[in-house]
Amino acid sequence: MTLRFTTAGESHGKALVTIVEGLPAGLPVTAEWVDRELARRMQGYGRGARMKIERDRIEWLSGVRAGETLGSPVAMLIPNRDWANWEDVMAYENSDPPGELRRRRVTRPRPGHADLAGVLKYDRLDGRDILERASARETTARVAAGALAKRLLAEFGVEIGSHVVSLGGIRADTARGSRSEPLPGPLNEASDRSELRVLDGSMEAEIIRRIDAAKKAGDTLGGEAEVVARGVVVGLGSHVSWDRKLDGRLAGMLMSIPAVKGVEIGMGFEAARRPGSAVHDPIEGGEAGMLGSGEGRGGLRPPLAPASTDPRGGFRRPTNNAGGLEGGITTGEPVVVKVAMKPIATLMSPLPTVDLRSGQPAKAVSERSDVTAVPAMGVIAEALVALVLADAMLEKFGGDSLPEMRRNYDGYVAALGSRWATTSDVPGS
Ligand code: EPS
Repeated sequence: MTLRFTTAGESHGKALVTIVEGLPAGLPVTAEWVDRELARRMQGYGRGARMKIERDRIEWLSGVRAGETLGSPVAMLIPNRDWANWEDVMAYENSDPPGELRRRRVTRPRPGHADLAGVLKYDRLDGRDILERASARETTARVAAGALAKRLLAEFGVEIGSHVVSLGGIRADTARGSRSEPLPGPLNEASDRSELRVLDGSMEAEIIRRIDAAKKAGDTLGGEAEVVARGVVVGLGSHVSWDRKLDGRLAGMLMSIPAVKGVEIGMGFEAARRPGSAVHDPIEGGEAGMLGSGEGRGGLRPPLAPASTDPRGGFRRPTNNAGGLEGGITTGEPVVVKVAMKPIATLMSPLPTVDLRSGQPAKAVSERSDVTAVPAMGVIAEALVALVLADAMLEKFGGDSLPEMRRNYDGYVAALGSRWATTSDVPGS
């Protein structure tokens, strides 16, 4: 990975920390830009009491000076306001006598959460030692990292947005109809207007009723969100080795979001049910799209037409069932991924489990939680898509500074635009 990031912090610990390494120097950044993304993650109908306590904001710790990155690791701190209520339970050091502080012990693991597998693997007696880190609270730190990746991508005209396509089994993109219908742009301007982050406002009332009913029943709901990245240059990722394929890198990253159980790229699973003629996206453009009149042909002569600034290299597709990826490489069409989240594992009407102290059947613990966090999951998925794309951009264009990266990018795009001028007289062509 060229762009590396790591996070630390427990859900009810003092703070979350993010370290992002590999950003070029000279990227303009503000806390306000990052905080805006953190605020978006906290929204959404169906979230629990915790989001009323927190005001997620970053504090710069390193890597930034006078509003620009320095090229050194960027560290950000996000204090947990709830820490004030958990200081004794989450105390760093042991009490005297030992064990005094082990209140709110979790011994009835929740089916679907990391509780049971975690205590067995890490040889813990208290499920809290696991759940504090397994909590989706950690995604706050990832969204902060993703905000910087988004900032870098914005310099190259990439816009990343998302919307919720289903929640609690109710589809919310029915008005959009076929996938080829264009999405509004910028996407988040439209989806963030809805507290469910859906584009089809006519479905909101029904989904809200479903969430309210689940809450009343002590149940939880999952759903799907779609992330769209527009303006991504052709040629990120690679077909040559499994770990360089960008679709694999995106899917792996997105599957790491807590509660995510599925990722589709473009048409996804539906493509498996159709013949090739109804799946693959025809290719249009080419020479005409690049140089207009065909001027500039002539072997290795420089092109007569101005260098192209089209990140698609002059080609386009009337459909985008591939979701902007062919052979693990971006095509220049929007990168489109859909992410499926299972219902949150903390049920207020708990499921059967086994008490780890007695070995007897019991009801699972019911910690405070959300009824659904699908709208937030879309925001988290945006951040992770941004991190993968920014990593791939840095890999291809490198650069210790933003101007250097830009020169490399512009040179590549210009070369794409002059391809016909330099390749048309190649023997055998
Ligand atoms: C979350 C904070 C958590 C949960 C949720 C996500 O806060 P608390 O545990 O204090 O209520 O609301 O975490 C989970 C769904 C989970 O399973 O752990 C957040 O900041 O997103």
